Amino acid sequence: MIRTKYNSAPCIRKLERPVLTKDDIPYNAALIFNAGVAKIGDEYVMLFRNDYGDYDQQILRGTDLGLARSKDGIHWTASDKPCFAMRDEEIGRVYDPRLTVMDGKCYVCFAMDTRHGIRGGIAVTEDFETFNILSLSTPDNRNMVLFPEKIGGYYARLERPMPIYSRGRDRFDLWYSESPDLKFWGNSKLVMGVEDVPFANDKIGPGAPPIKTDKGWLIAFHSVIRDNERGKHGWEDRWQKCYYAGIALLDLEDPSKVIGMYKEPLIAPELPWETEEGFRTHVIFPGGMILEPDGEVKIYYGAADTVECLATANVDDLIKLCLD
Ligand code: BMA
Repeated sequence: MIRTKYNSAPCIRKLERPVLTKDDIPYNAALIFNAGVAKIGDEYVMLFRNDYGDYDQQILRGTDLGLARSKDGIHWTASDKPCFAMRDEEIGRVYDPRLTVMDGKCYVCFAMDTRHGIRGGIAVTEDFETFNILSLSTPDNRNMVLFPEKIGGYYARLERPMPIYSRGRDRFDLWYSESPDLKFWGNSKLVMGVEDVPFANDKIGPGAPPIKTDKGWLIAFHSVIRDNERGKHGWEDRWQKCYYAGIALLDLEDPSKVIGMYKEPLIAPELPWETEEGFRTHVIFPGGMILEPDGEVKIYYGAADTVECLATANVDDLIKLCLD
């Protein structure tokens, strides 16, 4: 029997309310969550997922990505219209963006639902108006995050392929791949399997793009426990999964090697908007981490697939969790 109830790590400080919700968006918005965040100069930028429709009627009509900006990473202002969406005969939507800044450009990893499977994409933007798609994976793959610099001469990413055929059920792991040009990806290696994470029995996946520390690459990941005893939680009739955020440290020169991992969740669902209200309760989905000059790490996460939240911790405390 897997343990299913956890609390957040003691070093985690959650903000007393979400940082962005549908009420902050000046256009049709129902669920605002799973955002990517970057600090560019003095400004914080957030690309958030918006599943629009009618929140009160519990109707969802589609997904677009919106942009918000902030001076302090806490108070956000959304721009007046969505900035990125794709939908045609083949493509259903793009979602779950993650941001990485390199050489003054912002790279956006995203998931794309298509008629022929889920693809992981990478786009680049300089103005958050035009997004140039650089690569799209074969299905099924998603939760890609880019490292903020080349490693051993190659661009590097973490990703989460979804091998249903050989395993017959969800059992998805965290992988590492390299590229000479952000377009062609290969030399893939397994980083962590579901079996390596004590608080997962279903799947794991990369969360926020890694941050560099002198002890290694700090990564946030999500981990899923499926509990068949769970009844109805949120809008869905049978939502049986619980998502946690985890934290691990990868080798600086070879990030496919795990140096350490905290054996319990870093962030667990606890607050009312994480456990009681919204679409799919008990979902913590980290998508952005910012290391501040004073050692504070801002960790942004979607909660209950409904709102966007922020927790903070000191970087040394996070490293210590991974190494102890
Ligand atoms: C995953 C993705 C995420 C979502 C999570 C929980 O499979 O679809 O976008 O947050 O499920 O519903």
